[in-house]
Amino acid sequence: MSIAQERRLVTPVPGPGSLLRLERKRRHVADGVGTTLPVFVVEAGGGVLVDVDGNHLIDLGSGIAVTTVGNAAPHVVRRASEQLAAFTHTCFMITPYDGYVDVCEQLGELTPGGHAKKSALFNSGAEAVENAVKIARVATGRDAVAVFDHAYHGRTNLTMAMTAKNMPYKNGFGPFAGEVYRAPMSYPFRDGLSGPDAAARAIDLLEKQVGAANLACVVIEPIQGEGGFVVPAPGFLPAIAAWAAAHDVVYVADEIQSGFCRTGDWFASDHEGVVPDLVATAKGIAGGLPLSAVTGRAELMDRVHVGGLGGTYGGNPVACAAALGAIEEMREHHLTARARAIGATMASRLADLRETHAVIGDVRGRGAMMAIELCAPGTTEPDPARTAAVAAYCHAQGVVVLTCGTYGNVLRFLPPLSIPDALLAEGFAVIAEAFAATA
Ligand code: PLZ
Repeated sequence: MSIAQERRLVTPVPGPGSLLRLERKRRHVADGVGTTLPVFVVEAGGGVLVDVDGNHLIDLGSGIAVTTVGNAAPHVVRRASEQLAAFTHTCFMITPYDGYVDVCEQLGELTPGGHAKKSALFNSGAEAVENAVKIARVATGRDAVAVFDHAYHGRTNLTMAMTAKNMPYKNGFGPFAGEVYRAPMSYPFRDGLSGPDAAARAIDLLEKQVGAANLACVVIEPIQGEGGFVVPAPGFLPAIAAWAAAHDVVYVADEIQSGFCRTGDWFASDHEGVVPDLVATAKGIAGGLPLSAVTGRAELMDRVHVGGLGGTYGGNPVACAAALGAIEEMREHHLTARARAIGATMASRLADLRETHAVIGDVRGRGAMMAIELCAPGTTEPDPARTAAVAAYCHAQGVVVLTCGTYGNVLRFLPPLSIPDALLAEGFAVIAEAFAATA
C-alpha cells in the first residue's frame, strides 16, 4: 500500500487548496449537486483519502458503500486497466464480449438461492430497480408496486416515487410515477413490534388498500440505507417473502447498499435465508466503476421479450472487468469474514459510547454497515442538530462519516473492508471525542 495508512492533518479541513477548488465548483457545477465534505481528493486506498492539501482522512463512508474492496483495489485496477487497453466499448446489444457474461455467471453463483438464475446489467442502482419493476410487471401482467416507509430506491422518476423521503430527493420534481404503494416498515426502535407482527401490519395494509392480485412486486431493502440503516425485526423479511410467494407477487430485494460482503454475508438477505425472486445490485459490485444488475429466477427474467432490456452502456466492458476484479478481491481476502470482524469492533465501540452518551438511542446494523440514531435522551424524538454537530466535528478532524435517516438523525459507518484495524480504532476514537466535544 503506497498511501500511508494514518490520519494526518497538515491544514484545516477543508484546506486552502480545497477551498480554492470549491470556489471553482461553485462557478461551474450546478448548486443542486451537493457535497458532504468539500475536500478535493487526489488519491485513495486502504482506509485513507488524500486531499489536494496533503491531508490524510480516515474513510468511514466508502463513497456511500461503494469501495467495499477498497479504493483502487489491486485486482480492480489490473483487470480494468487491461480492459481499457483492449477495448472500451462495443455496446453489448450490438456485439457482445466475455466480461458481461462472466459477471452474470458470478452473480448467479453469489446471490441467494441455488435455483437457475439469469442477469441483466445496467449502470446505476436506480436503473437496476426500474428494470426489476419492468421485469416483474411483464412476468405478472400486473401494475402495482409495493414499497416501504423510509425506503430509498433512487432519483429517476419511477424510483423517486418509490423513495420515501421528500427533501432532498423529491421536492418539486413531481408528478411521480403511479401505482406505487407504501407499506409500514419494521422499525424496532420506533415501533417495538416483532418481525411477524410488523409483517402482518404491512400485509394487512397491502391487502386492504391495493389487493395482492394487483401487485406485480414488493421491493424492499433488507437493511435500509439512506432511510436510516433500519434493520427489520427478525422474521419480518421471511414473512413478507412468504406472503409474496403465496400470491405470485415478485419479491425484489434491493441489495444495492447492503450487498457484496457489506453486512458480513454476500447479501443481507442471506442472514435470514430469504431467497428473493429478483435481486438488484450496484455500488460494491465493481469497486467504484458504474455497474448495476438485476439477477433472478431464469424463468422470470426470460419473460421479457427480446430487446426489452438494455441500454447503450449497461455492462460496459471496463466496468465488468472491474466487477470481476472486485469479486476476486472479496473471495481472496475473505471479505465476508472481514466485514463481520469490522462489525464486531464497531458494535462494541458504539455500545460503549452509548453508555456515556444518552443521546444515542439506538445502535444497529450488521457487519460493516452500522449506525447510531440520536434522540432526546430516553425518547424517540430525533436530534438532527446534534447529529450534524458530531459529523461536522469528525469532518474537521479528518474522519469521513455520513449521516442518513428520514429525520436526519442517524450517523452511519461504512468503512472500506480494506481499512487497517488501527485506523478503524482511531476513527472511532475521534467519534468518541466528537460526542464529548458537542455534549
Ligand atoms: N437503492 C438501497 O442505497 C443509492 C444515494 C445517494 P444509484 N444510495 C445512495 C444519493 O443521494 O443520490 C441507492 C441505494 C439503494 C438504490 C440506490 C440508487 O442507486 O446508483 O445512486 O442510482
